Amino acid sequence: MSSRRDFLKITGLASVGAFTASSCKLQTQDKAKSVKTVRPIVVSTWKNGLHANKKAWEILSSGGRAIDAVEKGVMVVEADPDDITVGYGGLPDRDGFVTLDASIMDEKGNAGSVCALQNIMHPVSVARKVMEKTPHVMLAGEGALQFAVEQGFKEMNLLTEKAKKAWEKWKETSKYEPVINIENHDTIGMLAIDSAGNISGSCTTSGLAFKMHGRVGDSPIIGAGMYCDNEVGGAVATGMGELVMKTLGSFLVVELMRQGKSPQEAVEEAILRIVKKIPEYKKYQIGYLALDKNGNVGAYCLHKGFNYARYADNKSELIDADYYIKG
Ligand code: SD4
Repeated sequence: MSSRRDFLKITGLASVGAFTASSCKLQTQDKAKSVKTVRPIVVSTWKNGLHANKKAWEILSSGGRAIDAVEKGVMVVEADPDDITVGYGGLPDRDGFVTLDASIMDEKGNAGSVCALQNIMHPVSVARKVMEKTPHVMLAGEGALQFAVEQGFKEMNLLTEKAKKAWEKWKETSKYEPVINIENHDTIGMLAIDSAGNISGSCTTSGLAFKMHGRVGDSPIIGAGMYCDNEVGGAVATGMGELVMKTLGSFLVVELMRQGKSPQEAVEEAILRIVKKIPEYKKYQIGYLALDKNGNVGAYCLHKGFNYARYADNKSELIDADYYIKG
């Protein structure tokens, strides 16, 4: 019989498909080549991205800003108690504390983030306040909470009964296995381009289930879990954050696109970087999602099973990403 860990690795990896080209509008054309753009557009990681994108699309389709779309969009998932990897209802750390990481970036390159934040349902909104109201980029733990309360955020208990039960069950063995598995999916990273052509990004998570108290992942690290640059595009990451942090994945993807790679080529190269540099890569899942300034999307992951939600041209869809480890 296979171990629980193997079972989770296998069952956590669902259906597969290939990157699908979107219906595109020909916006500009010169004699040498056509440049197709899709605008507005929003993409986000995993199936729960469908709900988040719906909210983001309301904003984008009525002429709103990408920065508002990426904040309000992921807030839907942060408030969802059934999503056990983000915000309210997120699984706690090994000591029973729900600690949240989030980041946000706007089209001007402004960035804000919070890490190890407790008792606040919407860390992405606190991250936005850090970006807009402070001279800093990142606030951590107690300081982040103090700032959030000063800004009018309400404190609440984020540990739901369901998450508490899962933690109590985990404590029976207390096996610390930092493996991204079926229970640990659904961190949401979102990228949006508005009608004005501006890009913004966000990322929010409760991080790895039963992580060490104080552990911070890639999601709030600008350039690791999320990065965007209005000249080029953006990228977000999901999966075992330590691998993303070691390779500064989202920044890498954006820089590869800056050098002329397509979003798909860029995310594949970023996954290959992990394969080359991190010998134990097979034990973990990593998914990258990228959006260039023309609205082209790239998605790629280590193991079969990563998908992303795309909303453009009034159409919402869930698309399976291609993956590295085959056979
Ligand atoms: C982390 N990258 O904290 C996050 C976890 C994640 O889907 O993406 N889960 O390492």
